[in-house]
Amino acid sequence: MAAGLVGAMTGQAADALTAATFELHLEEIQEEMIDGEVLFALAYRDPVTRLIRPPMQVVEGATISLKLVNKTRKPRRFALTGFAADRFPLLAPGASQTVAFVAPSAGSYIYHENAEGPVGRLVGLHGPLVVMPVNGRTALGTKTPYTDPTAAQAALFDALGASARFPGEPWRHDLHERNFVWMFGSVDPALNRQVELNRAIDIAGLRSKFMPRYFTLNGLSGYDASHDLATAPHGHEGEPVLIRTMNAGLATHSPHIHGNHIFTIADVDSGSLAVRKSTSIVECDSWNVPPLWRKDVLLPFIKPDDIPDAAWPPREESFPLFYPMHCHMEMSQTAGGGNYPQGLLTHWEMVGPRKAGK
Ligand SMILES: [Cu+2]
Repeated sequence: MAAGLVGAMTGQAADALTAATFELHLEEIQEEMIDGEVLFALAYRDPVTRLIRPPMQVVEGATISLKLVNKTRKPRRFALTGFAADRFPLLAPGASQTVAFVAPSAGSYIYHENAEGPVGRLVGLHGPLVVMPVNGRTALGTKTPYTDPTAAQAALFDALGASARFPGEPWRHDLHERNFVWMFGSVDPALNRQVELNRAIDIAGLRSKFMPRYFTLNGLSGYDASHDLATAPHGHEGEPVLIRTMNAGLATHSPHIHGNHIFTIADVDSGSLAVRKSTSIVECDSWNVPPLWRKDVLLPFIKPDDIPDAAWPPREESFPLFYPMHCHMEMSQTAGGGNYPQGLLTHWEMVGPRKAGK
């Protein structure tokens, strides 16, 4: 089970799976914000690793058996983007139940909680679900993260490591360091406090009253996110990285990246929130991610465009090269009402030139 939850970002192992078993506990926790404030919060927790909001990785079409244990004081309902809101049963306080579902099409999903609309999700009951394809190969045999990749996706993945534009290696599904999840969150301590006090919440008025003071990336903010090895990609030139950006919060975000442009390879249908493979891939330096959206982007790890060819590899300013990613929704860059830049941001790092022979 633990192997299935965390550290299972290796598609080779996942390729063989037709069934997977998971266990998540819904817990009331204390969580420290970037400015030292400690808030009451909720979280899904892996009971073995003790990690909160753990990533789950499964293979498309596999039968997933998920044991849920509700350790909170309210009825809760597990939810999954792209599934009907009442697909899973309401779980009474103290109850546990195993639910089963078939892993949807390959792509990025958010698991969350919806017994009181978005309240549980905003207070911390959420996490990423990554669905890998059974095969995912292009006509040329290149591995991609999607079943029956579109012509545009195939063109990009076939070009990685096999063209002047993208020298180096193809995308590697089987290496942790080439696959990242960036889960965005927004925290309003007033809402957390209401849940802590078990007060009735005006769900209809929530959107207009929600005033986030903290913005998180994988549960971290500011320098914590910038220096988290599970969040900030590191690699050599020519080692492309897939980043699954997802938004569990209530604010629309606009991540913006320095150094390289990214390529949007999949997002979601704006109505059903089902995964949508890109049929026209756009190169961009910022991309919008509304609440519950997922956008998979490829960071190519190529020579930054603003460095002349003749100055590459760099000599005067040597490796490693650090570049930031920060959200362009400016409010999200602060914490605690003004502590800048301790909001939704991180870094990526090119540690060296192309490895010999790549
Ligand atoms: Cu910038």
